[in-house]
Amino acid sequence: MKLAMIGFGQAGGKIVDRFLDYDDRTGSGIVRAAIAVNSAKADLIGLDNIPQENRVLIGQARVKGHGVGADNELGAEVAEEDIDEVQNAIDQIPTHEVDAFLIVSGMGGGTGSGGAPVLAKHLKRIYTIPVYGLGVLPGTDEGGIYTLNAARSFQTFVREVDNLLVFDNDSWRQTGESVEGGYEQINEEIVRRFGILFGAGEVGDGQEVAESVVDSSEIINTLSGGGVSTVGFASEEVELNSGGGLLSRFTGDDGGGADDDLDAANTTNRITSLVRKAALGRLTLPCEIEGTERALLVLSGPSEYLNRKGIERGRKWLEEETGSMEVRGGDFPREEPEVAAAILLSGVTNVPRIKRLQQVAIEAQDNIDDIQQESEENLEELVEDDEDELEPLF
Ligand SMILES: Nc1nc2c(ncn2[C@@H]2O[C@H](COP(=O)(O)OP(=O)(O)O)[C@@H](O)[C@H]2O)c(=O)[nH]1
Ligand SMILES: [Mg+2]
Repeated sequence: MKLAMIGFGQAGGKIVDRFLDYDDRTGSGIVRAAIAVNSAKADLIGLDNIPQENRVLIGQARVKGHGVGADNELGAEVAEEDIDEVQNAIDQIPTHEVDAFLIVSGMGGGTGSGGAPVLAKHLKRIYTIPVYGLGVLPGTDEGGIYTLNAARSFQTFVREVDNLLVFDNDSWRQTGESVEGGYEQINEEIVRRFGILFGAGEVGDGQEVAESVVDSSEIINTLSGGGVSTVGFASEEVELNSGGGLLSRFTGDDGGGADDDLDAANTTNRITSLVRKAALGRLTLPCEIEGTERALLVLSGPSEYLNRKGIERGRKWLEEETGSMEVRGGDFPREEPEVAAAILLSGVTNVPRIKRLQQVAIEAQDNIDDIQQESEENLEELVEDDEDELEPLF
């Protein structure tokens, strides 16, 4: 499917920048337009692939291009004040050629954390196409303010978008690596997973049409209904059959019927085991997959390595594991030397990380309430004291 991607803040901009690179490398054609929005000029300059005219600096009057620090309330304010500048950039893209918006943002900082939900609300009001969010949660070692920002932004973001796809930096941290080097790998993982998923609905004219190809509406239907989504992924290297794969099977060049049966069984087994690995391995947001509302299974690879039986078995297995009545599945033929299973789990309910974040948000709210309560009590005491003092007069 074709997306208009808007990277909000530093992480958001960098990830959208990587999506453009991915599109270039793989010819997947999912990025119809790419925009970066930031209050920090240096972050916009640091991008490689997003066109200069699509880099929007907001909040200049307030922070003079220096960013908002990790102040996400200020981030939300400057986004609201300068929403017209963002809209001007969006006006330049042919939205009639776009299937959905994808707003990408790190949720622990200031600009993206505060601004992404503001933009989502704005776009929802103006456009009828879906507005999705890709929210990146901070590592727990980043510190309290990042967690608190994420807790607050998450609640707002999930409410404003049609679906919030989540990637949790915390479960993807690699030890013994510099943070920057670590982010590069993490960002590559993000674009690969979401790239295959969104790319599935974008089979070009020249490409082979698969037996049961996934299309954009299946992705949109899986994401409809809202909530939080996570993505599982597993792949296995295979040899590209340069001799034209299918043809040699029809002509019987590669042996007899017994071999073909063996091939078919291997293909089916490879697919079902990849589906299990993808669902039970590391998800972009770790969670219990049981209780998932809707799911989409995408099997990508050279078409001679894909078959309907494997995908159907994988789909059935996912239905059992998730308890969902709405599991879609299909293929995404690509001439890459690997078979990959990407699984979109939409409307997940049992997510420990989110429960902890909600707790943080509640505690922060309680603290604010406590402080207010305290000041109210102080006020009352003052008034009572006044009354005490006043009493003798009467
Ligand atoms: N995955 C990923 N996360 C990042 C990257 N850069 C920053 N982050 C995360 O995003 C959060 C927000 O940082 P940043 O995007 O710089 O904040 P902002 O510019 O104020 O929106 C941080 O707390 C990190 O958890 C990146 O390149 N990749
Ligand atoms: Mg930053």
